[in-house]
Amino acid sequence: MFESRKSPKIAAGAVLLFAAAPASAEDGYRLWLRYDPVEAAQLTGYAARATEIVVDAHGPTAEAAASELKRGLSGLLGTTIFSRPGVDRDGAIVLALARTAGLGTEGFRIRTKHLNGHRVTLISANSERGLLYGSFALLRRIQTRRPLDNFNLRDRPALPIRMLDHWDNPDGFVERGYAGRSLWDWQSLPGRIDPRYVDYARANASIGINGTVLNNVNAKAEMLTAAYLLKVKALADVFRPWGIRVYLSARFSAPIELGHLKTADPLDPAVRAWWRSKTTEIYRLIPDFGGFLVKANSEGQPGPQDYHRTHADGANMLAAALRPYGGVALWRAFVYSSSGEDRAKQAYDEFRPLDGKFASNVILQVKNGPIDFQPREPFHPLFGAMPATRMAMEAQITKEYLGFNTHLAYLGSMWEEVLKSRTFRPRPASRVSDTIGAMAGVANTGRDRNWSGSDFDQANWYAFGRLAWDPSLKARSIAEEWTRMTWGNDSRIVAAVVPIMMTSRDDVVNYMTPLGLAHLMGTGHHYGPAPWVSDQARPEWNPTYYHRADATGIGFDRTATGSNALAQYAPEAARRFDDFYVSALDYLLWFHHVRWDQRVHSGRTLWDELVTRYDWGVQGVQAMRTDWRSLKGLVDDQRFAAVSANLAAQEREARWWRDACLAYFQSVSHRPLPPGHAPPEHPLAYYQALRFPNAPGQPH
Ligand code: BDP
Repeated sequence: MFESRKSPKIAAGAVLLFAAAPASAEDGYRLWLRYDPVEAAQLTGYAARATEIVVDAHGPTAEAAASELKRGLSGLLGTTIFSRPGVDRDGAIVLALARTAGLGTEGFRIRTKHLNGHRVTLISANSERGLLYGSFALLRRIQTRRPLDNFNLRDRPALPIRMLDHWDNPDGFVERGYAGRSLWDWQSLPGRIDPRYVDYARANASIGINGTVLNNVNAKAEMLTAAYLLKVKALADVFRPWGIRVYLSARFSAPIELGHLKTADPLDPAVRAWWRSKTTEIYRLIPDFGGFLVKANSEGQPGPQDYHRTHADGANMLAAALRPYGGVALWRAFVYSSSGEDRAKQAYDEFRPLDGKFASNVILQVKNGPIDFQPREPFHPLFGAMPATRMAMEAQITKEYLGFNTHLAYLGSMWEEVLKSRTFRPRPASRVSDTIGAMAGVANTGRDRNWSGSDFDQANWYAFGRLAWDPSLKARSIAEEWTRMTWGNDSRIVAAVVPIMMTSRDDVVNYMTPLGLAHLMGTGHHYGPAPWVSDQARPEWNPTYYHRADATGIGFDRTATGSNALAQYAPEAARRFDDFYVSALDYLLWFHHVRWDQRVHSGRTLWDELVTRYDWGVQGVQAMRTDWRSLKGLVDDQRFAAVSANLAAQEREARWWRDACLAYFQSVSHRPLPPGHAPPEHPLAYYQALRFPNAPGQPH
């Protein structure tokens, strides 16, 4: 477990041991922090000769930084690393607090420098946290074989809040979790501290995550009881040295459930007093508690509207309780009702009028797109539309709608696409990344040995953290970094793995929901295709609501002739989406209802284009399998086999998606498949009869 080898001698022995070790040796537990020895020929630069670290800072976070450097360097360089009070030889790694303009409280600088007549690598920062992030950055540099001589690196996070949201329940179940039960063993906390909590914190710190919401947004009030707060405190104490603050999802009606009040009305003095005293109780235990996350009046959760109050009234009440302690209230904008209004419009309609009404320590947490974490959505129209409100972008790392933990889908490309989308407001040059101050990722972690349910799902955790640190990073360079750290630096590995990752998300879009389609997944569990479902009580619970396929065409008209959701975007952005020939047709059916026989950009009819895209999706997975096979012998057998098995399942499921969707759409369009495209393997009724009552992650 993250152990590094102490000396070259031991390293050689360890390799032998690993070779004969039981099957758990390459189980993915070490994530991207493997710290395996660097090939001698690739060691250049003074830092590569490091045998000592000198820490000119005191405190638990500086200690964490030093311990990670020791662990990492001794593994990578195969030497024993000593801590020393002063520099006495070349190659030392020096951690020093030094007031430096422009680095803020989390930034760092790393450079090679002469100190006491010796050539050293100096990591400097204004804070211990900066030293921690700088230490991980240096290790990453070695792990990815970047030059270590004469470099001068300055970096600081673009967003102050970079957090994971766990949808974990007190009973250990993880909603939409595909990596086993919750990491938090509430039963044994606070008494027993699983060493895994530290490894979780290290992994997060290595990518700059600085906050974690421990429990599900569909929150149970019991998380706020004194007994649970002691457990939360125990975790907060473990995470603190690693720069991570703990937050809790708060159930809005907790004053009734726990405080036995008659109401949870946010303007009621007794309710306000209850939240104040609960907040004080929390800060007494956890002085750096981050704040509350709230899902209110959404999917059956209680909220201020139960008392005819607004979301701002609710959020501001919690913000007032948190303000004396520096905490924030993260208020989710994920709301929709059965009102009959286009679901894609509802959050904007609800929240936009509240701009300017939220307290300054409220952050509105908005999903990346206007519906719900679909394989592809246009950006949420609230980004840039509420200039007087602090905003967070919420992304889903766990792949509820992108194939659970079996399908290989690298989400870095999806988030890059959203973050760089031009909102054209509040300024003409604005992009989504300019309109947010925080990013929250719904975690994909669980108690599986590999943490995320599959080896490649680790990349999504990694990419989320890196993008939250710097939203201008390119998904491709993140994929390369991760590949080098996770699979190896061999150029053949990098050349095969990175392209697999970069095309993977588009493959999923193509075999699930091409051309701007959305929410065709099986209702409830969201496993597999079910575009035919139309019998759910609320209109927007039915896939047919989203695709609107009929004998003449398919797609949701969100232009002025339809729901006019387009009008929620700045005119320049709306014009782009409105353009029938939207680039690469990515959003076509999101915004338009299009005739089956209409010719689209490619020159094909829409029907032929749809069939073609479904086939591309399946072919893409086949290509991934072929490329992956080329890595046999280049990556370890254990992980090679695990990925191979997943890819085989993905190919089967991609075909299933393609066949089921085409069988259904054909039953509506009554059109023949274009030449060269195989008919679905089974009749439509076969797919419609499939049932998955035990699909994982379903709320219960
Ligand atoms: C949906 C999930 C549901 C979550 C909800 C949310 O299916 O389990 O509770 O999002 O974000 O996508 O609140």
